[in-house]
Order: sequence, then C-alpha cells, then structure tokens
Amino acid sequence: MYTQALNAAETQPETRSAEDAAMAARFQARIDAEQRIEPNDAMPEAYRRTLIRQISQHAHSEIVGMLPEGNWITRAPSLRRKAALLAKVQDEGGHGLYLYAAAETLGVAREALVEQLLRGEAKYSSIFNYPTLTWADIGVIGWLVDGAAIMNQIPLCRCSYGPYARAMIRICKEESFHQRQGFEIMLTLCRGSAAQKAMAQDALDRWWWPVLMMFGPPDPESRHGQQSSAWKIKRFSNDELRQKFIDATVPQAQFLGLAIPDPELRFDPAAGHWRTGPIDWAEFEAVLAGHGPCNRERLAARRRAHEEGAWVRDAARAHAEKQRRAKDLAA
Ligand code: BYC
Repeated sequence: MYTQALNAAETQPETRSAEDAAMAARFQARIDAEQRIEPNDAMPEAYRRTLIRQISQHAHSEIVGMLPEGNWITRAPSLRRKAALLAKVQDEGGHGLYLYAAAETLGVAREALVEQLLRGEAKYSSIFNYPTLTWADIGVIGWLVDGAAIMNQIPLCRCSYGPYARAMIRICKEESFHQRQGFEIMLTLCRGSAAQKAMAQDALDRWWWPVLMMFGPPDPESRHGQQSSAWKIKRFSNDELRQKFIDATVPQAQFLGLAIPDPELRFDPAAGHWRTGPIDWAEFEAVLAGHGPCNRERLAARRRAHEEGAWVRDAARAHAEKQRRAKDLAA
C-alpha cells in the first residue's frame, strides 16, 4: 500500500478544524481545475471514504458478477461461444483485481475489503442477484448488463482520482468486447427458430427492469450523488446515465425485433428521449436488503471459493517466507 494516509502527522484538535477547512478549499480548487488526485496527495477523509466505498463495491460486483455467467461455461452451445464466455469471465476476475488494487492506494487492505464482502456487510451491484435461467440470459447480460456498465463506466475514466480513472480505461476496452459478444448472441437467437426468439424475448422480459435499477436510485434519493459530482468522481447523475442507456438501447431492441416489456414506453419528440413507465424501487430496496432471488446463493458461493482457496494463500505465504529466509542466508 502507498498512500499519504500512512504519512499523516499527529495534529492538535483545536487547529484541526481550521486546517481541515483550508485543506478542503484547496482540494476543491484542484478538483475544479480538473487536476487529478494521486495517492500521496492530501485529500479530505470523506473523499477517501467515498472512493473506498465506490471502488470496493465496484470490485465486489466484478467478482460476484462472474457467478451468473460462470453458471453457463459448461453449457455454452458451441466451442466458439465457450471460448468467448471463458475469456469474458476471466476478464471480470481481472477487473476485480485492478479495482481492489486501486482501492488499496487509498490505504485499505484488499483482505479487509474481501472480509467485508464475505461477512455480508459490503454492497455489490443489485443485478447479480438475479438468476441465469437460459442461454439467452448470457446474451442479455452481455448486451444490457455490460451495456449499462459501459454507460456508467466511460465517464469514470475521467474520474478525479487517478488510479481509479486509469483502471477504468482498460476495463472499458474489455467491456466493449463483452457488450458486442452479448449483442451477437441476441442477434443469432433472434434470427434463429421461433423457440430461440421466444427465449431471447423471455430473457429481455426478466432483465429489463433490473438493468434499469443498476444505475442506482433516482437522483432525489441518491445520497452520495451531489457530493460525488462536486468531487468529479461522478460526471453524470444516476438518472442522466439511465436515460442515456434507455435512448441507446430501445433502437437496438427494435433492430433485434424484440419488445421492451413496458406498455408505457413512448418516444417524447419534444425532449428527444424515450420515456419508460415507473421503476419498481421497492424491488430494488428488497434486493439491496438481501432479499433478491440469489443473494444467499451468491454469498455462499463466494464464501465457499474463499475457503477452498485457503491452500493457495497458505502456499503463497510459505513461498514468500522461504524466499525471505534464502535472502537472509545469502546476506
Ligand atoms: N446495486 O447515493 P447513491 C458490472 C447503493 S459491475 C447495489 O446513488 P453512488 C459488471 C449505493 O452504493 C457493475 N447498490 O450511490 C460486472 C448507496 O449505498 P451505500 C457495478 C446500489 O455511489 C461483471 C445507495 O445505493 N458498477 O457492470 O453515488 C459482469 C445510494 O446510491 C446500486 C459500479 O460499481 C446498485 N445497482 O452511485 C458484467 C460502477 N446503486 O454505499 C458487468 C461504479 C446504488 O451508501 N459505481 N446502490 O450503502 C458507481 O458508479 C456508483 O457507485 C453507482 C451508485 C452509480 C452504482
């Protein structure tokens, strides 16, 4: 870990608040001037905590996000599909690692973040608490879940915190391949037999609303939104990104010949936007509270993987110890 959090000197309480205010003003001026914040730079504690929260939730989402798709690796319908899905799931493991590494630059250990996930204390994206029932779900995840992820993550490449922004550049390149492989699965199913097209429609029916929820609560309910925008961590609000996604996706569904499962969906010519019916935020809250269809299964799978991986951690520790002793002997 390398961070100025570890270099912090002891400060008298009476001088701290004046220093904090001056530091916050200097910090905001740097943000307003579009300067990147790097790990050893001074930063308000709340900025650090916000980033640790968001980046670790994002990392957990990548790792838990491997599970719904991993479920289909052994059942992919062809060698080509299997190779692509394997590569995609591996990419997601890699994204988790870049993101845990970015979080570590803020002075928190990856082990501590993983513990929070395993204890059920950390959030990860609501979307990964839904099941993948058919092969078409793999198409929809690539097309819509990765499509939503790209919409949210491209602006994060310009986030004010350097290590997060740089991690996002590589992640976004890979996400765009993921989105295309998903759309291509959907295209193949929609141009296939009536049963294949029905499977594609069923998957869209089940995933559409949960995907819209991925962008987070509506702006008035977004408790971190305003501050994160002021700090240029977020460049667009939850509702702005959701609207961009809807506008981009409706024509794609039309191209596929699929119906968006929303009787109230209509184009608003004055605004130039597609308008949806109301989102069921009670469902979103229930999923966040641990009552989605797969919350327990997902955490159980992560806990099992962690226990089964204990020997790898033990072996790595033993190897490091052996190396250290060999170095001591040579010295
Ligand atoms: N699910 O104040 P708000 C992927 C929470 S990975 C669960 O608006 P913020 C992929 C939020 O954390 C997808 N929780 O928050 C991977 C907060 O709770 P806390 C993940 C959610 O941070 C593999 C509360 O609700 N992407 O795409 O300003 C395969 C209030 O929200 C959700 C990222 O993590 C949700 N959907 O904005 C395929 C991107 N939404 O922390 C695909 C980075 C909100 O106060 N993250 N909450 O307890 C972000 O951009 C922002 O954190 C969010 C939320 C837009 C998600």
